[in-house]
Amino acid sequence: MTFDLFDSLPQDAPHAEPLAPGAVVLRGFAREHEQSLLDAVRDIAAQAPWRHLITPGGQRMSVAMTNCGQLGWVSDARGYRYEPADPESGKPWPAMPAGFLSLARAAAATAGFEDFRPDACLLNRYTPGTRLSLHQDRDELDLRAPIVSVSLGLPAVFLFGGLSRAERPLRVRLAHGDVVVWGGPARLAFHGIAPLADGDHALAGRERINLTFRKTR
Ligand code: MD3
Ligand code: FE
Repeated sequence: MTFDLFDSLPQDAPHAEPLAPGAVVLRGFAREHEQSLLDAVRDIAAQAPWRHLITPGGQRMSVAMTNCGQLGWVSDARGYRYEPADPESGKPWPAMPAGFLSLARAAAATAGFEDFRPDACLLNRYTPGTRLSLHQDRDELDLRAPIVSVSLGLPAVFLFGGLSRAERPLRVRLAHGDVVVWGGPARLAFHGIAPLADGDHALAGRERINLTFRKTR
């Protein structure tokens, strides 16, 4: 199904939507930078190719990942951790583009987190059917810093749970250009992405790209 009724409607002006204590959706915040962001993603993936990591339990992740910045998130039989070099090449991860950093800092400041200094950016790539099961992000040392996420390409249903896996998650649509800042009490919430619906995005094709900016140390 490639026809989206909403594609033909005028887009809303960027605006903030509170989601939960500590979590705010900045609708359309990244839209004006869409092309330069996607160009930079392509550039990063040319240096550190997309790969499907293996969980410590031996499962291949359906999301393809890569990283930029001083540190990158990796998973293998030894566990989850941040590494300064790409294990596939032994080379440092590509530098964080200046435009990535300024966008992440501006989004964090808009949500009340002044002087956010991310040292890692994890890039996730979804194709139709790809999902990310409920998890917490707790491999970062400084949990006072927020995580900033940027959605590009096909829309997704984000699952936003509570502090226990048992709580039934809220379903929130995240679309191209949406930025979310997760801090404070939301920082350790369980979250995931429902299986991506098929579609065709004007700039990204049959993909969704998510960037997450993190302060890991
Ligand atoms: C809420 N990525 O990379 S971004 C991840 O769309 C991850 O690719 C999803 O979960 C994606 O770890 C969701 C939104 C997100 C990111 C981190 C969070 C929400 C979060 C950390 C804490 C709470
Ligand atoms: Fe996460």
